Amino acid sequence: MIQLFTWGTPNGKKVSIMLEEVGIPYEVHPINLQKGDQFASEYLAINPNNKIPSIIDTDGPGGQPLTLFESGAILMYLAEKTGKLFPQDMRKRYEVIQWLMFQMGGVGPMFGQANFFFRLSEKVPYAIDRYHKEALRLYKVLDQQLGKKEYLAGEYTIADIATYPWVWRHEMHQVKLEEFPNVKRWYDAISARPAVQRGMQIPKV
Ligand SMILES: N[C@@H](CCC(=O)N[C@@H](CS)C(=O)NCC(=O)O)C(=O)O
Repeated sequence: MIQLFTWGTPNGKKVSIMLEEVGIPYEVHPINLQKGDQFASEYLAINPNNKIPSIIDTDGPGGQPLTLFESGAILMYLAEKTGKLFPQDMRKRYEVIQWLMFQMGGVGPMFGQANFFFRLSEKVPYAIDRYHKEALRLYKVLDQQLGKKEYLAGEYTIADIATYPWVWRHEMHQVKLEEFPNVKRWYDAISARPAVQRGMQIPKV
């Protein structure tokens, strides 16, 4: 059984989508970020970085519990545990890792900053312009790749699961998907997956 600590944000939804895709039983523990649950001492014992998501696998390696934070590490762990959505072939595996790192180091932080500055009541034009431009640049990279491959690393993998919930927030960072037709085609295909639809509804609060 996986214990999932999450909230309704892109990094949290990556993990609930993955759990739905691979079909492992899990229990959801909502961490209300607005109320500051992420700073509670019990939660800091699970995630010293005071962010969601985190998991505890009660049946981890060697039958011992495993606690894990950082959404990219969690996706890799769940993929390895189940043998799904992460190819064994080294060339293909590193293509997935490459796009997963691109998401973790680029798409997530930059779209996140764009979302933050667009929503901030005190407008900071320099910051809005900087992060909006960077988000648009990253959409262009995604669009070029998805013009060559059906999914980011060819087949549907954890790299797509990591990226999808950030693109789900495209209206918040003021990007029109119609301007990135390959990203739109990919986004619509992933949105149609029943496991993705279920994962996107977590946490139900
Ligand atoms: N690199 C981390 C980022 C996690 C993260 O930024 N989580 C946000 C929600 S999407 C959070 O918990 N924010 C709460 C806070 O900063 O207090 C991961 O991918 O797991």
